[in-house]
Amino acid sequence: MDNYTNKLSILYVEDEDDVREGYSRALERVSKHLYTAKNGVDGLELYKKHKPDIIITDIRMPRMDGIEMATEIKEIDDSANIIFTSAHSESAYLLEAIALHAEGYLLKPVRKKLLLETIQKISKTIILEKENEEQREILQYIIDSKNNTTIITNTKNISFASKSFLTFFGVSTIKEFQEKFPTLLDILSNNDDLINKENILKNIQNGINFYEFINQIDESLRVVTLKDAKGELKSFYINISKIGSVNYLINLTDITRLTQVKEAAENKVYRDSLTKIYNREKFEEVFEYEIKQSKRYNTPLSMAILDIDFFKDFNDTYGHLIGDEVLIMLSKTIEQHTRESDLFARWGGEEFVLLFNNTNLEAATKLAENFRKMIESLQHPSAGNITISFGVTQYKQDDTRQSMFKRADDALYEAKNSGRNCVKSKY
Ligand code: GH3
Ligand code: MG
Ligand code: MG
Repeated sequence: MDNYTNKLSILYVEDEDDVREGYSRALERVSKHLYTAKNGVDGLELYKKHKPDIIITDIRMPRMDGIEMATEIKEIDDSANIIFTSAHSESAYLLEAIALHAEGYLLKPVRKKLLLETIQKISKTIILEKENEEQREILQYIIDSKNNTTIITNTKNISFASKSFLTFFGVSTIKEFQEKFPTLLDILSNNDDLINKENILKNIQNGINFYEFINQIDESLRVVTLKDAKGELKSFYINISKIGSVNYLINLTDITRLTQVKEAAENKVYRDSLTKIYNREKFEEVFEYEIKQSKRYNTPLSMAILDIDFFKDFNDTYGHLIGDEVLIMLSKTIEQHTRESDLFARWGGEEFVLLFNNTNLEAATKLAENFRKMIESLQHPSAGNITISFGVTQYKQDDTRQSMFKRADDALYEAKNSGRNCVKSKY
């Protein structure tokens, strides 16, 4: 016999002494350890104590028969490997053995050669399964020992998932995960990411698979936002590699903290410290970009400068701190009412700028007028209201940032000269 057999332990249950003794010697030679018993009760006892890999049992025995014993063993371990030996070819026994998913049914007198061959076959299966299981365990260990969140998938099903991956989504098994998210794409929650459901599906339609899609994206943009079990959004860097012909290893690195730090750094550069709205630097950058877009696509672009009226007097009357509070109130109000596509920024002091994307002078003037009214009716608890004046203009061919800004500033000057608290536009 080859080395598949003597790695496993065997339990042999047989009530006839000479039969048991006769086969025991042969079985001892092919097993790691042989346990023998004379009846089902003793056999079950030995099974519970030693958990042998293979059970060979007679059917007709005193105290507890082989079928009864096997039924109890199967209740303990559904995958237990059982071979029946019986002098009875009655179909009732056979059917019971089949129902128990027995590994074999050998008629007595059993030829030794056949018994050993059967054991060898079962042993081979058991050992290969054990090795497989060990490999899975090793792989799971490697996956879990990394701090990263990892899965192996053929893009339809997941074959491996690290504990951290399952925990993140509040599930404990892959099965549970797949019930919650029928397709892997369902975990993607942010359409602002380049890697979003819609983009991936579009690419798949064009014959570009998930793997190719991710890898063609610039590394700095391989970011996905995922919602954890508590509903919190986390950012992950996604890395994907191919294993074999159908499987992919997807690795997710939590960069939430990094993203927050980056955002904080950006805020420092692009946000005004008093009002927290965008500052002049941000405005200049966006202004430059929007002028280019307007030139290229021939879409209207307008801007407005707004300046608080007599703010020096206001500060002198109520003090600088109240002045600051009013600047914050004004900023919050206008920011809240600024369209997503527009930009509102503090230019400096008590002067602010607005950029109206895809908007002509007439529409921009109306928007400015709305803001003027809004601020006029805004009441500071102790100092009452302030008013603002607006200068508005629209982008003209060959305008530079400077020439456009100058025209808006001229319009503002006009507004100040026509009694303030009004909007003037210039083209
Ligand atoms: P006008 O209607 O012509 O604009 O008059 P004005 O007084 O608003 O204009 P001026 O340019 O003479 O004065 C601007 C004032 O804005 C001076 C300053 O006290 C005030 N100011 C600028 N920045 C701040 C700030 O950050 N906080 C406070 N509280 N006041 C500021
Ligand atoms: Mg001013
Ligand atoms: Mg002013």
